[in-house]
Amino acid sequence: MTAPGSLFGAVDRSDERVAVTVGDVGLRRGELFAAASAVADRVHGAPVVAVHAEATLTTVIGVLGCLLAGVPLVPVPPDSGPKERAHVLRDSGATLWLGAPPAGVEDDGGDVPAVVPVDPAARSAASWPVPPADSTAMIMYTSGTTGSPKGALISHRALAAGLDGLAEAWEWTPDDTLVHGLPLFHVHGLILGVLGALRVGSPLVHTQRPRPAGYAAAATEHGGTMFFGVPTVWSRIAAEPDSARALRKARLLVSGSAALPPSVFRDVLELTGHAPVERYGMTETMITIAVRADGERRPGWVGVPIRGVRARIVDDAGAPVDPDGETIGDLQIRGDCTFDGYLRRPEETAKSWTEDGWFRTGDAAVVDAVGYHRIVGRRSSDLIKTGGYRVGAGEVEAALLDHPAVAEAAVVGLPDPDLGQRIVAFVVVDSAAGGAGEQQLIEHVAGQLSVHKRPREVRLVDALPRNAMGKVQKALLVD
Ligand code: MCA
Ligand code: AMP
Repeated sequence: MTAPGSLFGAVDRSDERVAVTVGDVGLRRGELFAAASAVADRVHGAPVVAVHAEATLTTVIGVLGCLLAGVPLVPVPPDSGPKERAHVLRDSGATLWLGAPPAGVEDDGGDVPAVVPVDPAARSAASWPVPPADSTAMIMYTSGTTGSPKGALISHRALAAGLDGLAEAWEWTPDDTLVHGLPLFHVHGLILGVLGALRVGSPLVHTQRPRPAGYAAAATEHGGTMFFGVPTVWSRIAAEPDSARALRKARLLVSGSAALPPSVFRDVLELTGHAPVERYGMTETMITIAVRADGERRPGWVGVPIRGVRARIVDDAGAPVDPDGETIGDLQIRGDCTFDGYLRRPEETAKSWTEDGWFRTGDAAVVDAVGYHRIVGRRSSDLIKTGGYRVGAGEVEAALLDHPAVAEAAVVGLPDPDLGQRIVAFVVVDSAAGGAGEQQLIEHVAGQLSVHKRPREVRLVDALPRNAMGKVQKALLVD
């Protein structure tokens, strides 16, 4: 029988429960690890493996196979456009592609590594040495304010530390059943939502999409005890009272990836009887601050650092701000769960840490006398959070500028009741170059980048507001 890597402990073959269900398909723990070992047999020795990260059981098996084999994996969003996918594959140096070939790849000039199919029915009894704790487990691509997404290097040690801290904070045990339907190419859905369940040993029910009816059905049919969602998901659940009421028997409803509006917090509490637990994190750090299962639940507050994490909030001179719950400063983090830097970006990596070794989150926050944190917002308006997805304005602007008729483009996040922020692009078109309509420009972006990176709205303007230095004044656009 497979000897799983240290992330997952021993496999109890007498455990008859289905360990992971995605949609209608499930596998017991022993079967899952044997299928993953069959993947490990195929990928062992590869420098980096790309995983087609659709919300299926094969993705879970593929990811697990790479982790067992000690091969760094890069999850690729299934809807990523050709430009984005080509960047991720080139930058990561992936030599294999696990899972179905990406849609439309034939049209991309074949810029995809050798495809290795994942067979959920395959079984292998091979065992693998536990990967070194400091070795890279995953390369997670994430947007910066400018340029193409950067690959955050996440070690086996970071995964273990981050997941153990959360399990302790949330009293997460094998008696829980975790339910969510979040994408499997981010920290939230993949690391917390899949690897967390596997490390703790609690069954996972993945609903493929995070729709209210799916969460309600998983509560009733699978006895879900813990539910994960981004604020948009909780707001949509609160808007469907029957689905929300189905969660009354849950133990913990968890919200994260963006700020949960207090009105949604209150609606969820009223309908489900549970005040949501909020937690804060980043791709680069995993989840670092969380409301504990036995902690106070205050709308708008994300709780205290998890075990093994230290947080500080500093002013412009680098001095800690008063813990008065009001003074805003820069949130900095240190702990074993932080990443090891951005792949091939030594300068950006160096800039991310202070001289004394704290990671600069780029978030503004306050802390109160009992150590509770509130996230006030991002320091840069060029990082947009839409539906819980982080989108760099610069990447969308570059995609727009790639259109022959676009002379200038500025992308901002405007407040949105459903998505938190929605992507809006202000564009100056050059009619001499043929011009372009709003919808045409949205589709132009959609042809290159993932669905959630498309502007929801394009506004054609005569000129962009600029300051004396020529820099676009985005604050004026937001106003
Ligand atoms: C989407 N659609 C669009 C556009 N965007 N159509 C035209 N123009 C656009 N700009 C399409 C979608 O493909 C979909 O079509 C339909 O419109 C509805 O879209 P939407 O309202 O966005 O709903 P959705 O697709 O169901 O997405 C909402 C969502 C999603 C489910 C909340 O945003 C989501 O899954 N968010 C989770 C993000 C996440 O996991 N972040 C974690 C990052 P169709 O129905 O045909 O497909 S990790 C992190 O942040 C840290 C570590 C942390 O703290 O967790
Ligand atoms: P990502 O890299 O996609 O993981 O996005 C990380 C960013 O999401 C953080 O820097 C925050 O700006 C935001 N974020 C995550 N969780 C929360 C939360 N609970 N409240 C407010 N913002 C959050």
